[in-house]
Amino acid sequence: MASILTNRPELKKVLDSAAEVAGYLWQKGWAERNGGNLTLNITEYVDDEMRAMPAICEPKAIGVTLPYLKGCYFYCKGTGKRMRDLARDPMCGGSIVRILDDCATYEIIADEPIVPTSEISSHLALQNYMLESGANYKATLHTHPIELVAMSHNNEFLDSEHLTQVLWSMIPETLAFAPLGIGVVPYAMPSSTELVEPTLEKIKRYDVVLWEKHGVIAVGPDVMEAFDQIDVLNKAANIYMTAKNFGFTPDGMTPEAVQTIRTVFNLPDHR
Ligand code: 2HA
Ligand code: ZN
Repeated sequence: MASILTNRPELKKVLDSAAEVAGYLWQKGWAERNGGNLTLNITEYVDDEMRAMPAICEPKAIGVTLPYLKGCYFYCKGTGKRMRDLARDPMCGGSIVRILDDCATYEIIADEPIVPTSEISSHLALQNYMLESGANYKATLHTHPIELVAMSHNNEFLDSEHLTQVLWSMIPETLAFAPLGIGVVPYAMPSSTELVEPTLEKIKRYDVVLWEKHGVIAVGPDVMEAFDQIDVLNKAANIYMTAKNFGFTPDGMTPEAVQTIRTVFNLPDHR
């Protein structure tokens, strides 16, 4: 069957990078079964032919109204689809959607009527925020990184500032590449619109948002950078866990050493 990607090399390149990240998520053990989802704003690649494509499903409600998304197009991983299948072929694991003029509904235009991710309201609310804030960010990525989720089972680490400081102090690169740290959102039912507002509040201040006892969601200029942010923070969590497994609580870098990284890398002060 012809795919929307046929003869659209730039769009294909972007979706190939989503497939590459999907493969990494599976290899890392962060994407069991249908776990995780991703959304890419692909509006810049949309041509007249795509704009004229008819819907292949009934309009569906987003669950929130998102004014900046009017007329935008997104690639969304499909609900129930596996990252490891998406890694082989992004159009088998997801679909292209168009946001309708009411900014509260969308329709699928290609390739198959694969219903987008159950977390679509959080993903699209973040996409709306990225457009509103003028950030040239196109990707949102949700996954289940093992060590970060494990840390969210301890009350001590539900404090965003404390968790951020602990992770920064595990390995110097964490601060360099996640200078805003990680914000924690208290547990809410996966896929519920209850997650939307607290997630938006946290992404304004932090690089990555941790959904208590569930997973993380990150944003980035592209899907690879969103992945990198999660990977860097989870590496720090893994070092914390490894030290604990050796039988000791890691000392962590001193606050002075952390501050020196901030100065040398010319990072803004943390709030
Ligand atoms: O896509 O991870 O949070 C499945 C999920 C929902
Ligand atoms: Zn999830």
